Amino acid sequence: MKLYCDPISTTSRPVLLFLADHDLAVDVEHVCLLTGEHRTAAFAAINPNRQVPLLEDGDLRLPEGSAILKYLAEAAGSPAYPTERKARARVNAAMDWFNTGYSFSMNYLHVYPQMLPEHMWQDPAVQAQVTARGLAWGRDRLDVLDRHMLQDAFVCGPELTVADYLGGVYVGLSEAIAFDLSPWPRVAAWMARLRARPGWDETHAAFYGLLARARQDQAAAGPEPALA
Ligand SMILES: N[C@@H](CCC(=O)N[C@@H](CS)C(=O)NCC(=O)O)C(=O)O
Repeated sequence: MKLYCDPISTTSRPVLLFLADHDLAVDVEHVCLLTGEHRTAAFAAINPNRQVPLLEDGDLRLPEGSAILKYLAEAAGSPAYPTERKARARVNAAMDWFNTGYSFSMNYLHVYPQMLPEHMWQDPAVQAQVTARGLAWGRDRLDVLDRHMLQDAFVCGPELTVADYLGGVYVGLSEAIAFDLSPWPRVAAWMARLRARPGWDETHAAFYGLLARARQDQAAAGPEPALA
């Protein structure tokens, strides 16, 4: 199998984190988002979405980080994707929720518009409105995560599942704007648990390096922050 990805990408890191914990024969090919390698004709022929991650397994070309995690967990026979019908349904629901509930609100409407030029809104009033809405919706989602989903050590119970690989990296993106998770103590404790895992630092090294460089640039440029 071959995984096309970039560790600076928040949709790639859950897959890399999963691979760090599992002994699977997967070649990891770096598609550099910063140099625009994902927009080349060569990569578009592999993934017409021109996005990472993408997994190749023989004649299968699989986009979507969530689907890739499930596929790899099946391939590894990993307990992180339980086979019991209801347990699996809970994991699937949590992953959909992280994608279309949490990440849509907090990451796409609040974090990315403060972080990535292509997600920023030209009109400052629109930028302010969108990011405020993302924050309000994101806080609601964090309330649900804290008060309802995290009843145990992990989002679907006492054991780590692929929903934690996905959700932990998605919630961890808020580090880019130095977002304070302390009002959600169960979320903060869950994140600390995930950050303490052996693969976390290695998987996040490129992302943290990017944040550090952006903060240096911001400090050198003066008071108009690109990153908090
Ligand atoms: N729905 C896809 C989204 C993938 C995605 O947005 N990838 C980003 C990196 S985080 C990307 O490749 N962006 C490059 C671009 O869209 O130009 C998934 O969950 O895997």
